[in-house]
Amino acid sequence: MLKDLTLNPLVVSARALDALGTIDERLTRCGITRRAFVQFCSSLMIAAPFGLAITDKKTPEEVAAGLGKVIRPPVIWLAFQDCTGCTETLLRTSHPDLGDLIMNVISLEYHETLMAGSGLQAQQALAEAVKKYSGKYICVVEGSIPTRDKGVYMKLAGRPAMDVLADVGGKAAAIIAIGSCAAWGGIPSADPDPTGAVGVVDLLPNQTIVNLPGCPPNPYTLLGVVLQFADSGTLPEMDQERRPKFAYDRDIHEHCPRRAHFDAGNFVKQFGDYGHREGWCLYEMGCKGPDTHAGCSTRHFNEIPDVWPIGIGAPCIGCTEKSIAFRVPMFKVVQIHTLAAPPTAYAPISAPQGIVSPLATGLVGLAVGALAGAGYVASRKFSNVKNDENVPGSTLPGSTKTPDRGPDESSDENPKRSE
Ligand code: FSX
Ligand code: SF4
Ligand code: F3S
Repeated sequence: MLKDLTLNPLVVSARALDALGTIDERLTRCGITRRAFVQFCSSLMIAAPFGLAITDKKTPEEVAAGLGKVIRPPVIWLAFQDCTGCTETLLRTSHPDLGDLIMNVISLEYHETLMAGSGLQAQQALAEAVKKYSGKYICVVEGSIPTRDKGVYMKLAGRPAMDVLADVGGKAAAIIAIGSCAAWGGIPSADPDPTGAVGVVDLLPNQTIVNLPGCPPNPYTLLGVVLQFADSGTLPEMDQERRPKFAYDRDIHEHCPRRAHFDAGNFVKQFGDYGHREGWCLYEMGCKGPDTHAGCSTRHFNEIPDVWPIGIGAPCIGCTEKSIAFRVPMFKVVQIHTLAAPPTAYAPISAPQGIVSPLATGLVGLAVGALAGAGYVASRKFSNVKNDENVPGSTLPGSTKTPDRGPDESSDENPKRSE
């Protein structure tokens, strides 16, 4: 059907002007300051400190100078079975200008949710963009694709979503599957998976595809991949799940701000208990951080510190991992595979028999003292509650309440935990 639509030459020429311009030209035309662009580039560098050619070993000014010369990449954005959270994460930045800036850095040719046109007009825009930039555009796919019953559960202009994907995705230079839904099915594929939801790679296994799972993923990851591709025609190094290593190379647990509590055996037992209020580790509440590869623990959302699941007191659900999110119960505790188990699970230490030299005893005493001090400092550091002597259960001076540490470790009282 797309082939049959009549092209509007006026729309085509206007788009051609836009798309042929460099990022610098566009920003100047739109009155976006250099300062804002350099700030954007420094955010990109923070999101991708290594592994991305455009930000590698450069200053924000150098990144801005290099990116400014890049022709704005044409992007066609398809939305299938999704919640639009991936689009929202791109636009709902805490600085209103940033949403505008992003839309000027890329040339967004088609995006059903954001474009003013609808119906035939929107279909024309899609057909024009596919024809004009055939083999050169980046196709971003948001949402999973229903395959059951010949894809009848989602149609666009009368065509099953999987046909639209084959057509538009098949002519793209590269496809970016944004979000867990587009990467591997995500929420729509959760049991009982009524629509037979799959990710892009299941339908177009031979295309150049980058997966950016996350529900939603960090927007700078998308921008980093798009801009590197526009700059050099290359993609960043990827892992076996086709995720760019610069954003998915480490697990949440490695750099989690609550890690000191994990190591010290301080676990939240119940939402709202003393440990939860004090920012203790969420492992026993089902946190999947030890098995989840993503950058959230160091690259927070909306440019606001602590805006990420664990930062606001919720366990990580493993949204970037296709074998975890929407597969493993949210509060089920994961096994620790690569690291030492938390101290509460250690076998009890039995004191060795024999004579210990006074020198050794002194050294051990010093070490234990230092560790206790460090543990205390760490636990205070992670408390974000000001004047928390007034918080019920606080043990700080001035508190009149006894600590509420939740159910004891052997108790089953935690109603949220499912094994
Ligand atoms: Fe899926 Fe994107 Fe989760 Fe939502 O649209 S990855 S449901 S946050 O946003 O597709
Ligand atoms: Fe952070 Fe979760 Fe690891 Fe605890 S288990 S340190 S909350 S990632
Ligand atoms: Fe997802 Fe876990 Fe990050 S739930 S957003 S990977 S903290």
